[in-house]
Amino acid sequence: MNDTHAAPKVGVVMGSSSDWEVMRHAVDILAEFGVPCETHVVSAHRMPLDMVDYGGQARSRGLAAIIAGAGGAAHLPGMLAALTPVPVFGVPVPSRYLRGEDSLLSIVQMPKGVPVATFAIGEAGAANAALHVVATLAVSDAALADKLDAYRARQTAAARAMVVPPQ
Ligand code: RP5
Repeated sequence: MNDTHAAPKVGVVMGSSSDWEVMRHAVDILAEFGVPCETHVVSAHRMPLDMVDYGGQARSRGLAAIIAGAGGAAHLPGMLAALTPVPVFGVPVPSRYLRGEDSLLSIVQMPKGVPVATFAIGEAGAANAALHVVATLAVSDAALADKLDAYRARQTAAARAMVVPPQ
């Protein structure tokens, strides 16, 4: 278990430690915005009872969002969404043989009534899941909203400063 010092507001969970290189991009964004989070490996297939406990306790533990990443037969985000009313943000991790298209389809094709907000495959998806959590929290947190505005402004300035390499 890895926790930031303040009580975690966001759970960042993944099916394997091999998912960390992707999922750390979500943690980096949350750290940049000062949103306290915890990180855990919670495998839907290898430790299903732990997954049930994690999902079952998420709300009473005060989590406002769960970012769940998994690859291949990526059941973790959907199962967590089935276990808790806390919103789940799913990140498809690139898989060895199908490049994460399997992960994406596993996560995005939820049955009506049990939503998972599903993001892009890989690092961009992990970062964007965290940014979407930040945007959601910012609706009722003016200081966080200001930070998000500043982040967007820096991004815009960086894009405007881009030049096409010489041909
Ligand atoms: C999934 O299986 C994990 O999310 C990971 O993406 C994939 C492979 O896991 P390892 O065999 O690398 O532990 O459950």
